[in-house]
Amino acid sequence: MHTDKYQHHDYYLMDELLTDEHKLIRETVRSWVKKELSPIIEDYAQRAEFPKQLVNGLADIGAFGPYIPTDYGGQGLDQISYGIIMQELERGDSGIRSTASVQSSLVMYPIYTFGSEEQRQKYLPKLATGEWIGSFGLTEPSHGSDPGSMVTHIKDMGDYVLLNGAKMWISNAPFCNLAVVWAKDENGVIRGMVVERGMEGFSTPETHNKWSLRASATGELVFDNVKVPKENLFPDIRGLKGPLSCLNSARYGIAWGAIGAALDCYDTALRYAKERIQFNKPLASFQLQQKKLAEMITEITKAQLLTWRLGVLKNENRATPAQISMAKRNNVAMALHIAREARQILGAMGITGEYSIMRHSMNLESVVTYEGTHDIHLLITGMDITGISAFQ
Ligand code: TGC
Ligand code: FAD
Repeated sequence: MHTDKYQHHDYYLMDELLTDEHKLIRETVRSWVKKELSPIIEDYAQRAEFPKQLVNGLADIGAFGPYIPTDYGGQGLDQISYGIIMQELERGDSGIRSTASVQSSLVMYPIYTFGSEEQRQKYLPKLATGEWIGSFGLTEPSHGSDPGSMVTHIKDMGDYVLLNGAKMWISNAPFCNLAVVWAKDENGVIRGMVVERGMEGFSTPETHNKWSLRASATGELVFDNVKVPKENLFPDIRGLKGPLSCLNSARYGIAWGAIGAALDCYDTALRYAKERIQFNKPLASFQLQQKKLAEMITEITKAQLLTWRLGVLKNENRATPAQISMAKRNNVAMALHIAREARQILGAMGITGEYSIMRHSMNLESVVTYEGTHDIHLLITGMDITGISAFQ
């Protein structure tokens, strides 16, 4: 069983920018990760299985809907608290952070923001306690970066709509109790709705043989003439901006989460470099290894500053989607690079499950692709600064 030796790293005294509540939340989640997640996650990743027994603990530490108001079962916390929770979870494993960020930002957020009062009351409390797990269906087999071209559609049948189509690469799909699904109506307008497990014609086959995010369950959402009651449709939101606003929240959480994965790789590599002796000296005494470690903490610190500022802007409702794209893109690329460098410091040991680095590295290959790829986020920045879309 793996012992988590992680130690706190705060090179620029960023803790001084946090409130006591932020630090308490961090400590709570970090302790839980060390006690409940780190000891088992490698085994589950090797077996490509989601550790379902962690769901109750995730709910207890407030990982489901931290910024959703308490009236609906959330914690009513600020955006920096949400970021800190994502950071600490992803220090443990990106797949577990995925489950929490999908539940919070892609399921609870749209139900809270776009749902009717009845929908909020019906779903949010059960999602906050983890009694129900949700998934988010936007991507389709033929439409990933370009979700506006989706073909999944609904037909008005009076009391209900008839839903047909398929979503692919959906986190939590195989065991979700409900899915927030985006589909076009007869006029080609995108609508959002809640589809519940058990509705006839709705199935969620699992996607196997992933080398990445192995402790997270990924699957399809298949709709074959599913009768979705009209009361399950989000009443007012129309168009692509509905699902894309949910992505703003999830991408923001990922920007924090990636720092967690990077910190874990840095922490592991630093400890190993001090302990491992070659040529009668610790690896940490060689300039080439110091260069790697020094660059890692520099990049982590830059990412922390970027993300903390974004959190402040988000708390003030001033963070733009393009600012969020910049942070998601920068931080995930930073974490992926650090994971690859850290793995080299560990030599052959770096490829084993004895250490978390290879798992982080493989996980980050998904994180750099989902929620908008590395290149799509660059194009979003490009469009923001030039005013010209280079997507098509
Ligand atoms: P475009 O014409 O630019 O925009 C259409 C409408 O949407 C509005 N909009 C936004 N609104 C809110 N937030 C944003 N970030 C927005 N971006 C655009 C825009 O103002 C417009 O509104 P309106 O009122 O004029 O209609 O759209 P486009 O078709 O050209 O596409 C733009 C593009 C490429 C940036 C976008 O489609 C995109 O972001 N593509 C990437 C797709 C993506 O990120 N998919 C993620 C799927 S979910 C997922 O991966 C979950 S992983 C979860 C986990 O396990 O953690
Ligand atoms: P494509 O869109 O086919 O892109 C392929 C390549 O082409 C990329 O490098 C891309 O950057 C590039 N490209 C595309 N368009 C352009 C362009 N205009 N200019 C330049 N380059 C371009 N989706 C959900 O809806 N819900 C989920 O819960 C979810 N979970 C996921 C979990 C995992 C493990 C993974 C891997 C994916 C998940 N996704 C989910 C899907 C994810 O959001 C998509 O994979 C992602 O948006 C990219 O789409 P695609 O894979 O179809 O790639």
